[in-house]
Amino acid sequence: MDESGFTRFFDPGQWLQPSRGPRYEQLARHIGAAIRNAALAAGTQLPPEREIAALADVSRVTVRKAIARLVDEGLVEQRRGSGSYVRDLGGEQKLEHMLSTLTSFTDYMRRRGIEPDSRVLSAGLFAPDPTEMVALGLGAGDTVARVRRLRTADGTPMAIEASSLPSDILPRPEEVGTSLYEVLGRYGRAPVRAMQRINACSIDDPDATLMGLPVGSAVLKIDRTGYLQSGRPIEFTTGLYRGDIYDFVAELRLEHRRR
Ligand code: 16G
Repeated sequence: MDESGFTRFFDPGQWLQPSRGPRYEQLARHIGAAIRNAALAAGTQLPPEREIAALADVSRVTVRKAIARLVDEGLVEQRRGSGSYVRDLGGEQKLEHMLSTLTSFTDYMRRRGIEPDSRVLSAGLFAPDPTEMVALGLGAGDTVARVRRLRTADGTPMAIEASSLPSDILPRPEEVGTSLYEVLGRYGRAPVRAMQRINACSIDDPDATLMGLPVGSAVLKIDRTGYLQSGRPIEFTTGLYRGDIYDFVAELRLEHRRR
């Protein structure tokens, strides 16, 4: 991108919207999206901080925070003394999903400048099956809310998620559209901790067709149980995630054992 390209690219009209969160986040999303769709090619040097601040009409602190976010996300690298460069993401641009942080699909995609959406495949209140009873600590007389959704990112199917929650936590499953956690958050009932079990499996129809994948494609099956602060399990979600898009990353630390 040349100088006039950057002038247009950083113009606030291109990226700033009043209700879409802090400026540094919006700026990071704008730059991040351009890196992912290769509008900003690998190896491109970003203009110096003060120049971006002037073009984008924000403070240098805002630019610094946006760049720090992009560095965290692995999209930009800072070379000592010479500035910030777009990193080479390799041929296939997998989304790195940190396993140690509890995020919703919606947050995770929005943070990367990708627009999440959901198509609700089914939703309703049911008697719990044995798996739900065990996972959510329910009895046969209780009721569960079930929501099954096709999750898309910028219109591309990424996952099929089937979520079950006790009906006192989600009395109206039809309220869930794009984000389950947003609905739970509204009532102060979003999980604060979760356990996940990940398996590799292959996908059959009708799910394969819904995901736009050939029958038999490899997908990741992830079961998540989400808990409230009190320790009560309130979400059991089984999801099938496109193996070619998601790249789950776990940070491991050496455990210091006491002798
Ligand atoms: C993530 C969770 C899923 C949760 C959903 C909520 C994994 C493997 N799964 O996809 O358990 O229900 O986020 O997202 O991360 P939402 O608020 O966008 O509906």
